[in-house]
Amino acid sequence: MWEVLGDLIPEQPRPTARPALWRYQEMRALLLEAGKLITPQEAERRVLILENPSMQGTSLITQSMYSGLQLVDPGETTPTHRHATSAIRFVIESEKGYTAVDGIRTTMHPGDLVLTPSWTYHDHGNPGDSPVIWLDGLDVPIVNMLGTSFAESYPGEFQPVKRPEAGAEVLFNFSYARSREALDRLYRNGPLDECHGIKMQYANPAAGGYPMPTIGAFLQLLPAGFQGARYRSTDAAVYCVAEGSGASTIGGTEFAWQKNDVFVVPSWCPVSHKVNGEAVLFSFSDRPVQKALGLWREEVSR
Ligand code: GTQ
Repeated sequence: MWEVLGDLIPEQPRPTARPALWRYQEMRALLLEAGKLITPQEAERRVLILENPSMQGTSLITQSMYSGLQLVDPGETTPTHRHATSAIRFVIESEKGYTAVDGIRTTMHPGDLVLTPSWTYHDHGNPGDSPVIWLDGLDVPIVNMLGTSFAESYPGEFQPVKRPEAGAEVLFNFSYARSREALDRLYRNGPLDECHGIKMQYANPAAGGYPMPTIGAFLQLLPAGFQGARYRSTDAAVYCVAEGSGASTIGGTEFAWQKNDVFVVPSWCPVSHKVNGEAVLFSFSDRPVQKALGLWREEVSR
């Protein structure tokens, strides 16, 4: 044991993920090209995986999360399937795109957060005439680490579309309009956090707590001129720029970002955000898992 102890039980997190940023305009062009080469029926899901550059071959963005950009072109639908892994979707482009969860369709609008809980049948479609694109976040590595992955196709081509029960849609689509309004209200009434600006946590409307048992999600407003203090936490986070532009210093490297760009902050890696104009950041992480296990830590460094 003495030969391996330091690696077995490190004194601090040693993330294999490194800080990285994906420019939406570059990713979008690649995704649209994929749209000409493969159908959702051939691919099951047409997704450009955002693989962490220091984790090549893993298809992962952090040690605990998978993330990618999914395209549904006009007129397309995806096969219906279900899996043990839970998914969240942060909508980037959509006029009429939808996700159906257990037969109930919800229309996706930019900025919406849509949930696909573990083992629910789901499919996506785009009856509109412009591409639909969103960011997927799945707890794939957690499910695989535990040896608990199951997946299957829906028996039959399409799951029946049910009439939405009153409020059913509200259970798995957090509309951007409502979240954005809540951010504004908090900004008018509350104090500004020195690291996060105004940061909200999405709460599961049915059970309370985190939106998914394994995935926490957040939306934060950085007011014009905001220069945040340095912060780190043990939950590695994937960010997507919902509005505006700015820059984040992640582990000493500055990453300038624009609307819809995606960037990743590894576990225990210091991050600070700054903006000129107002900006809004969406993010997700495995925080519920870390909290449930009593492992989560955070630190503000002044
Ligand atoms: O939409 O169900 O990015 O099954 C990867 C696997 C999305 C999905 C992904 C999936 C999905």
